[in-house]
Amino acid sequence: MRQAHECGCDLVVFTECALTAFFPHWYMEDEDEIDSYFERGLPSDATRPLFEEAARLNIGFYLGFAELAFVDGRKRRFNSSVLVGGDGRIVGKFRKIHLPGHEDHRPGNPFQNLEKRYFDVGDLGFPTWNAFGGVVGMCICNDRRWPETYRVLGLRGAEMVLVGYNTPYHIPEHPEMDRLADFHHQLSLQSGAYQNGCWVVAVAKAGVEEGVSQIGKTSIIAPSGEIAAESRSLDDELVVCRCDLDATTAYKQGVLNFAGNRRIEHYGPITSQSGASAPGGTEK
Ligand code: ING
Repeated sequence: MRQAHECGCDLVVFTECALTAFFPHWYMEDEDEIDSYFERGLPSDATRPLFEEAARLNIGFYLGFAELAFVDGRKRRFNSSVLVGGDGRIVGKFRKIHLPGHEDHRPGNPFQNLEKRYFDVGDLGFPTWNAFGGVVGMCICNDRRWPETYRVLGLRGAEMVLVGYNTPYHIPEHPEMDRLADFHHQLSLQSGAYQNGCWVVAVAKAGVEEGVSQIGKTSIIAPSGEIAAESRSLDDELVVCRCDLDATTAYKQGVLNFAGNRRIEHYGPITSQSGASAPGGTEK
């Protein structure tokens, strides 16, 4: 945060579950042990210095964290992020919607991905906020692989989407995809950015964490879909980029003009059945 401030940055994007190791990589049964990874609200005593420093430096930030909340009197656990302004106050919160991996313990795997076991599906949707001179949205990790994430944020005017991620190089169930980990990651970001005319700022928790090798490729994607900046290592690294939000206009008002060119009423019924075809009929 201080290094970014020295570089003249207005906003720092930290990663998913930035405050702890990515604990869904391990199977736990003890409720208290699981809860020990969660914050019960931000700023907490442990994180207050971060908020105070942001206010002192007048720099905003995105922070991914495990959130323990009580919703309608029920204990809920979310994979969450907050957007904090340069005054150190929380602008908005997001709770991860697309939870990858599995709920069951797979002891044969070198590590787990138990987000479905430890987290509830986010219940806040994909909001956007007027902040940092534009319209900002957030998502978390696996959300970035789903076009709906960017489209819903795009329909809500997002000019910049912020996302942190913990992405292993290896998927135990699909080792054939390991060689494509960086490619699939950046492909998702670049298509989301271009198809919705927005900046995408994606930040890795990179390198080996507790024995799990995670991809880097922290990337800042322009509305053109081009990679405007990216990390060059798997170590702690600050990637700096001047993001002109007005660069979104040519896409939002031109090629990707939702109002002028998008015709959802002509798409026909959207069903998940294979073989569904043109509106009103099925091909023989
Ligand atoms: N992790 C991974 C993600 O980037 C994953 C899970 C890895 C999915 C590789 C597909 C391929 O989506 C998190 N935390 O979502």
